[in-house]
Amino acid sequence: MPQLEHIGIAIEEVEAVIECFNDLLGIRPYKTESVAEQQVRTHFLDAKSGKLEFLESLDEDSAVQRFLDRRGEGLHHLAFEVDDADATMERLRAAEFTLLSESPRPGADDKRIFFVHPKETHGVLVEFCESTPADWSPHYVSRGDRPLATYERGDESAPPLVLLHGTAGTTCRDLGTLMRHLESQFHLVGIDLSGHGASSLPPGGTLTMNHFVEDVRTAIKAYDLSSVHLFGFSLGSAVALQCAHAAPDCVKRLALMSPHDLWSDSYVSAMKDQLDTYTLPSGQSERFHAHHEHADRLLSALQDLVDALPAQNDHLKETLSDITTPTLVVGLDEDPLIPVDTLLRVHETLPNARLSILPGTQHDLARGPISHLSALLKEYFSEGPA
Ligand code: CMX
Repeated sequence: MPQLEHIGIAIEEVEAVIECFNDLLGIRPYKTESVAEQQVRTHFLDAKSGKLEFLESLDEDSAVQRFLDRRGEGLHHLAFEVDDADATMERLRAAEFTLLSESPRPGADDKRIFFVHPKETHGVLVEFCESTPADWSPHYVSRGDRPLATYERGDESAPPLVLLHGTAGTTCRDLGTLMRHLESQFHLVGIDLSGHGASSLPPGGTLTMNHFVEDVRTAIKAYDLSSVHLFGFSLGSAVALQCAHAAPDCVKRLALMSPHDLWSDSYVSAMKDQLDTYTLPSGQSERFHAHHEHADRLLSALQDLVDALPAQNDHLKETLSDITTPTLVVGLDEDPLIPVDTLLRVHETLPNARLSILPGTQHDLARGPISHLSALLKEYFSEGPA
């Protein structure tokens, strides 16, 4: 069933409206974005149970300006999120609703949108929207002799949260949806770890955990952040742990999703099998190559990295038992790579940890229970010091 995604409100006196809603609700826009196609500037507020979208007209001929001229400021539309905007259009067209475009159009917030004419919906303009995959341009920061791709979302004055993907992942593919859910409350920085996505490999083409830890340090410095929350998925969680271990004062809170307490032989062999699938001609291999600028060199570097992981088991164990940073351990009840036993052990070993197990069957953050996870992270990272 479509979910209410936001409520659109047409506004004229931008500053006055923002102040008024701040007085009413104690919230300000977390994002402002112009949508050329709609001739509007949008200001998004997170009202927890739903978003508000203030619509400011950018052209005297725009639909929003006509609305303002006719009715003045006020409620403009209700927007419902659907998984498939094309299929929804088909369904509504078959039901003989008048749709205001032939196909979904680009809207604010990386969405494809279309409208139903208000004459047919009892005077309420209804929008349907579908989120598109994150296709963000990286912001490169200098990592010594090479560029590191980072992705920044959310308001700079919000609490900083750095996010790390897993082995062979990228920020856009793996963390894009989660970042969209979190951007209203945090200043987010996603990092394509060395060799992954749009980030270059180190000279020599080998990858170690230390490279990734240095990536995080580089990004924190480049964004001038003194102390951050850190979220890491799978391999990214091990990187996050090492960062907190090396510089505890720089990390306020940690969230480790699908973490490891032991790089077992069976884990290494499962990872290597997975990496092998990217070398064979298949849709999976094509997608891997589309996601990573240096796909072939990354694959061979990851094969070596994964082989070297078991030699770091003692270090991993020591790190886990040393960390006093408040840490949330999150896992899935049916993750084929990280069983619940592992989560329990990680939780027990960490001196200052909480545990949450969510329903899920795949070791793939992009296909995980993102709404549950984002609600959990919002709450955990907003708690005071533990
Ligand atoms: N809610 C309810 N009724 C509305 C309306 C709204 N937001 N906007 C217009 N109407 C009413 C008009 O008042 C008019 O009613 P009456 O005939 O009873 O006076 C009727 O709809 C049709 O108006 P119109 O003169 O035929 O057409 P308009 O030029 O006013 O355009 C509409 C109406 C809905 C087609 C136009 O506003 C539109 O295309 N809207 C969709 C685009 C849009 O709103 N974009 C901004 C959103 C950006 C985003 O969320 O990303």
